[in-house]
Amino acid sequence: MSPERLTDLHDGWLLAEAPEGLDGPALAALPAEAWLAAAVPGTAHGALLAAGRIPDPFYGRNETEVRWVAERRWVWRLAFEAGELSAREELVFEGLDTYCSAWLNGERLLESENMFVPRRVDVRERLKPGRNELLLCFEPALARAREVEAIHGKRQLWNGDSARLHARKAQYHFGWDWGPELITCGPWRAVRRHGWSARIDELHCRSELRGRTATLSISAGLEGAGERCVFELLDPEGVCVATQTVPAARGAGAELSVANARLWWPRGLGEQPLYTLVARVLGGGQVLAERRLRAGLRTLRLVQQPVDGEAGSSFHFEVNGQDFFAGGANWIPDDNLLERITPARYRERVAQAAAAHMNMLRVWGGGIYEHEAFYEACDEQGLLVWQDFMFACGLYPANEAFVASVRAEAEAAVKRLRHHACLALWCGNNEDYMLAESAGLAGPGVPAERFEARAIYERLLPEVCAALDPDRPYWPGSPFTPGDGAKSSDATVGDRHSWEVWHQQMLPYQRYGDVQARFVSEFGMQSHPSLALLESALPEAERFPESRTVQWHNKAGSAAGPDGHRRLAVYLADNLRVGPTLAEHVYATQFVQAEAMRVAYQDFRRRWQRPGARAVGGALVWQLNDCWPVTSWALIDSSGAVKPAWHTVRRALGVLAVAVRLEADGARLAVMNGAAAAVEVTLQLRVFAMDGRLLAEAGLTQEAPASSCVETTLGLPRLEEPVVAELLALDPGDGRELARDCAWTEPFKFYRLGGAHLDIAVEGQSLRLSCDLPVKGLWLEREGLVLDDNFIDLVPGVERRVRSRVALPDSLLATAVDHPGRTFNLPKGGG
Ligand code: BMA
Repeated sequence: MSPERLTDLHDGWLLAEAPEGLDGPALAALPAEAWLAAAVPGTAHGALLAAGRIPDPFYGRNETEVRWVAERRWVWRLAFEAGELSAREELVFEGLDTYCSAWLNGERLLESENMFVPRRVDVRERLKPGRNELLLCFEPALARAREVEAIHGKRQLWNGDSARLHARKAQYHFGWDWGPELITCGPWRAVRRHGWSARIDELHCRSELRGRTATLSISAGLEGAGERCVFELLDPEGVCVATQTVPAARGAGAELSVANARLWWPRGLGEQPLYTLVARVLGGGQVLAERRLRAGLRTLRLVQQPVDGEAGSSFHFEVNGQDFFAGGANWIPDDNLLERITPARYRERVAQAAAAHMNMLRVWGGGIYEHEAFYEACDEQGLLVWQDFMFACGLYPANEAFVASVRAEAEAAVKRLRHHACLALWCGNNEDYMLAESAGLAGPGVPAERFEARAIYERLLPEVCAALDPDRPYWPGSPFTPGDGAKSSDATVGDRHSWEVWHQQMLPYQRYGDVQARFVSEFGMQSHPSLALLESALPEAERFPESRTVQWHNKAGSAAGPDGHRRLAVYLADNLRVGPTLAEHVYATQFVQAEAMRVAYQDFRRRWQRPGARAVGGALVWQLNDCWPVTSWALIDSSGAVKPAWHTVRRALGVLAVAVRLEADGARLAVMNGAAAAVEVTLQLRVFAMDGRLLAEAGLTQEAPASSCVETTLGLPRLEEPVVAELLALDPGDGRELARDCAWTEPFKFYRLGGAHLDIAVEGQSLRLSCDLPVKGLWLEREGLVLDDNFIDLVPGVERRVRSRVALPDSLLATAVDHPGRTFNLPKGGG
């Protein structure tokens, strides 16, 4: 008996193009010059790029230059010494993208057809102590998918080639309305050798909370030798708080309990203590195998209950008995070449979502079941995860082979992810019910069986979830409305994708308040990425807003062709006067997105209201991040730079936040309190004219109960001119500012805001900002600059300070409405 050894086989791989008709050993015989070094995990595109064999697909319109890569076969080869063999020897392929055959020492090990299904192969009889050769040969995914499509027929979809519906491969790889077509192939997840005499196959724990006592029911699938299995539960400091030893049988189990359990909370409501469950198989006086998983102790419910005075039912979440507004975003893969997304990058991106006061991320169905590092970061930072199964915008087949492959995929995903405290909900698909309705295959009066994929969303996936993860809610799709013949756009039940702004009738963003839903799981507004990133992807001659390459980096559109630039033009024309330069265009689109997100989150969140009247349970913006340099709905561009909209979202989702709207007879104010305790604030409203005169001032004390949104109105004198109204929520005790919002006469294009004297001074690690006339949307930029606040509205005579998270630069660029970018040199020591 010997302890298990799990070894990454990641060094020394070579890659070559695999000529048609050659397979297995014949490929190993390709001449030396055919091979180049390749990273594993990796893709053919990644290896060719690293070797300088292809141009950067993200630059210019190179996407088309590298299309040939996806049309070829590629073979990975690794020679390795096995050395001493264990009682059992297995090769583990955590992810093969997608159509792959694997060979060891000339023998075929497996055929893979699903990028999401890990494979484990017994190689004890085939592994040699000396030199071994492993080959992985990948077929072009689109060609293979088209062969299957030719058999099963073309099906309707939005985004990408229709054959994608037959491929169990990340759907965005086929191109999306924010992403390039880059149909990768390769061992995209780890390749490992596992030698063992005992193995812990699955470790699972279900926790039950009664008051503060948690009971953990643990099951472990054991294989091989071993006498005893020891289960230990370590508290967040690593102290063992419970343990049990059982005989090492096939299905070992234990029950551990913790008194005074420390509960895991979504951010904004509490801490995220994580316990660690350790399982060890002992035999012959040594540890033969060990597995660990981290667990947060909490209860979670999806609540659908009546909404006072309204039809339908709510759609909101409750953790540890506390309900809360789910404010967050949709997550897409952070790069087209998945091997480039490091654990550090996952942590950084999740931290950016957390810093924007988000408490939920939806892993969208056209991407991937994400990397462990993503879920660990969400566990640690208190971000709940709405997890789609990987289906998006298509009428997927439900033939036997497809369904069997999906079952293996779903079981693998549920088993891998179910222990994460962050995981809130499993969701069947993205927008497939919407598409089915638009194709007349679902909806009022349409027999259910017309929509084949229901077999997956309403039978297979809920079965898998009920069997392997029964304590977590499952939702058939996003959006989805329960009930025969129900429409997924129903605003009174379930979740909804509210695209009346941007898509559909292109409502002005100022009308988000009219867009109702019980849970807004998608909405959004486009903007350009940062100027630095955009220019880095454009040849010099193409650096103007209307250029072919700028348009190439906006993938929004439909079968009728690209239309992102046209929709952007409408929203710019509605709101602003825009200068001719790319810099002015970047600012203008980012301005509109920032304002749209302010209005959207405020108008959705204020409908959280109070217990019994949870009219809107959450808002998840489309989209948090980008996978390449693109004009899209993202709040963070692919360089990791946050856009102005990230700051307006952060302000609107603050635990305490306020909103002000100017109306004909006064101002409508909202106080939004996300804490589990009531707060009392002093509201101060001041109204300024554009020449700086203070036109009106009013105040009141407002109580905001726990986890609620309260609204009130304040009368104002009739305002005959453009104004800005600043609303502050102050601490009644020390007058400290707790939250702020500003409302302006709109649209901005009707009046001029230029000419303000803007002063930017340095005070220690902060910038002190002031002006003599109102300033709208002050955006301070400099590469690497990270400010606590930005995209700020200034009112005359009131200084604002923003803290920098990094050393202040010696100069920065300041842009605001009617104030084209101007460089400010920053004097040291208060100016
Ligand atoms: C929804 C999403 C995505 C898409 C986005 C923007 O459809 O589910 O598929 O990228 O809108 O159009």
